[in-house]
This record gives sequence, C-alpha cells and structure tokens, in this order.
Amino acid sequence: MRIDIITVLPELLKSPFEASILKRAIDKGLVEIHFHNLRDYSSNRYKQVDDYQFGGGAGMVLMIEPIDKCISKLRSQRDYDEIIYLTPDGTTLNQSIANELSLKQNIIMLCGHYKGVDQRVRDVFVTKEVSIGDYVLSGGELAAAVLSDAIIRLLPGVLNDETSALTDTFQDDMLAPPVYTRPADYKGNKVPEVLTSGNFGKIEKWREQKAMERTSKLRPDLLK
Ligand code: 6GU
Repeated sequence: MRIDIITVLPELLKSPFEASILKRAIDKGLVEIHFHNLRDYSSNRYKQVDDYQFGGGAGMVLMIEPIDKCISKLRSQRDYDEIIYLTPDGTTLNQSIANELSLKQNIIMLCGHYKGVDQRVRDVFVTKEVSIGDYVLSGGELAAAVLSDAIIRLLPGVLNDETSALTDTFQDDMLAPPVYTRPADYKGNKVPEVLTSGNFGKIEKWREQKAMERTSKLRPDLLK
C-alpha cells in the first residue's frame, strides 16, 4: 500500500510514523508514506495556499489551484483508489471503514485547514470524506495520522500475531474482553481463575461472555 498525504503542516504528521508498529510496517516495506507540502505547489511567490472566502466571513480557505497541481502530479505517476478529505463534516470513522480502506493499493489523504478547502476540490477530486469524531481539531493532520494507523495495522504482516487484529475491540461490533498478565495475585487483586485453568474451551467461553457483558454495559448501541 502507498499513502500520499497532502498537508500544509508535514512536520505535525511525521512523528507518528517514526515509532512502533507504523515504523515497522514502513521498514518492512508493507506501506509507503509520502508527505507533500501544499506550499510547494503554490504559484505565488509568498507560497500562499489560502485566501479569503467569497461572500465574506471569518477564516481562510485552502485554494483549489495548489491542490489541483499536487493531485494532478500524483495521478500522472499512478492510479489512486481513493482521494480522502479529512474533515469534521465527513463520515465518522469506524472499524468497517478502516477494514475497507486497508484493501486499497494507493490512497491520497488531503488534510483540511482553517475553514477548509474550496468546495470545488471536494466536488471535483475527493472520493471520500472522513471525520474521526464529533469534535473539532485545528486541522486534518492528526486525523490523517489516526486514519493511517487504523488502516496500516490491518495490513497482512504488520502485526506480529496475525490473529490479533481479528480479536480487536470493534472487529465484530463488540468490545474486547478484559486481559491480564503476571502476577496472578497483585496485593490481593486476583486474576480470574478460569484464565489460569488451562481449559481453553472454558477460557474462550468466558471471554465471549465478558465481551458481551462489557458491550451491553458500555456500548449497547453496538448490539442493536
Ligand atoms: Cl478529519 N478534521 C478536523 N479539523 N477536525 C476533526 C476531524 C477532522 N475529525 C474530527 N474532528
């Protein structure tokens, strides 16, 4: 997979890809991440990429021309399956969107900023609009990092234990069961006995039951 991220703040985005699972995925060649500074596509000598909105009103809007230039250059080099615009008014990200996107080959992510982008960018170039929740961030960069992480960890070979993404919270519209590690007794707080019983049939049943209890208590909306 290849992800091209278009942003006015590439430096805000780089560090999440330089550690842990995302770094390993890149080092293993399972994903390529390319950052594109929108200012490099400005035709203006001040490297301006935003302007006042027509009709008046507070806040700047990202202009269509630099975005067109950047996307057109990328598209001349390869085909893209999706051009995703990160915006608080997009479809709220969930596991099923992440699963679907993890099957794509080439993705562009366009990070919004200020008041957003000229509507014509959304009409002409964007194929999918994604939000990461009902709150407002200063820009789409952190959302692009979140979306990238959710996608990349699903790529075959990224996680050590191939089955572990399958047992994630949300993967079956269920929260994950509680987990424990050593010591089995910490200051009188004991690990449920079944987990140390060695009876894997019973353990599996217990986990399903706990997942169901947790989901109905904390996220009954998932069970509808
Ligand atoms: Cl994708 N962008 C911004 N600016 N704020 C958000 C968001 C995206 N998702 C939730 N809040």
